[in-house]
Amino acid sequence: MKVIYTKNHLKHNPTYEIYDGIKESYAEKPGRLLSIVNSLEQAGGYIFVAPRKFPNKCISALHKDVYIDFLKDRSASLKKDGVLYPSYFLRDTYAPVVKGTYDAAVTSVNVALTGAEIIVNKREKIVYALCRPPGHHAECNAMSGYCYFNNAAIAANYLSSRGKVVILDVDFHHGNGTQAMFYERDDVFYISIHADPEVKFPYISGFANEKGKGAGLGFNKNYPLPLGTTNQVYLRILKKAILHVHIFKPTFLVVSLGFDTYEKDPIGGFTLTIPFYKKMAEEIAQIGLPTLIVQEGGYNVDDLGKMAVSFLSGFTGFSNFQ
Ligand code: SP5
Ligand code: ZN
Repeated sequence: MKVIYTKNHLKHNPTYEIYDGIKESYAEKPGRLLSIVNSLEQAGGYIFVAPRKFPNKCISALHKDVYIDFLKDRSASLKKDGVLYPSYFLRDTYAPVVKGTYDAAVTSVNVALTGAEIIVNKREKIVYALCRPPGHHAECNAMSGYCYFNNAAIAANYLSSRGKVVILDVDFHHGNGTQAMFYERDDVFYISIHADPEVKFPYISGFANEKGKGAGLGFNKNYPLPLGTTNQVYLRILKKAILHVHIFKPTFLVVSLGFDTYEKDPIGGFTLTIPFYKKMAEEIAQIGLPTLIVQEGGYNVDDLGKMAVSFLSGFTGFSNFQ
């Protein structure tokens, strides 16, 4: 299996986030991807591919130019250890801008697009885009929740010129950015399973009654779940979500993959176990579509590698995914 990866994400390394006025260690650490890469190398059978550069128009198709320019200019103007916290385009205290942020965020988009391109060219049926920073909270003009550009949404939009796309978001948090970007579209169906936004970030969206608007009505589906959700309950909901994927008859599947559903995640609140990620992937593999996996959250740095190996092993049993 091909894994799109580059070390360029190391440039984005804020030291703290702010919660209720208190500075805390930044959860979205570079070590997250290092843990995953390390475990994939040890497991063997993964081919690491560097991203190529895509034109800016791929990003500006979904993000406003003023927003892109703001992130670019502010990243560039910061001093070596400088950091920028909420202002007009920074919605919350979880997406600070440091000097390397713009560059790392653009590269993260290119990681997702490189994966999408390989799938379009039919060279592979499944590709793992090891993105960092993550993307699903980023909106057209707002950075939020460790996210700057919406990698999965940009890749899905790229794929959508070749066929209908489902984005299945299994991160612990609702992908408010991805939902907003496709809310009025009928060619990209956003389906998300996540913690109830009444009690967990992003609070502003992810409710079951958000079903899309205009042409997009019926093409947005949210499954908010209570804290403490188990493997068994999760699997039942995942199967329901997958039924909707089939009904839509898409050409491509994009999975926004978060490992913050893990029982020992420091900011999550579900109780999924490491072996369960294989089961989850087997269900997704059975859909049988060309699939781009885009890394989103997951913050237990020590165990992330194990989760990734478990998840990806769920695809290897299916001959059409070799
Ligand atoms: C991509 C992704 O998973 N983003 C998640 C953003 C979640 N931000 C909220 C985290 C708040 C954690 N701090 C609470 C600690 C209380 N002591
Ligand atoms: Zn998350």
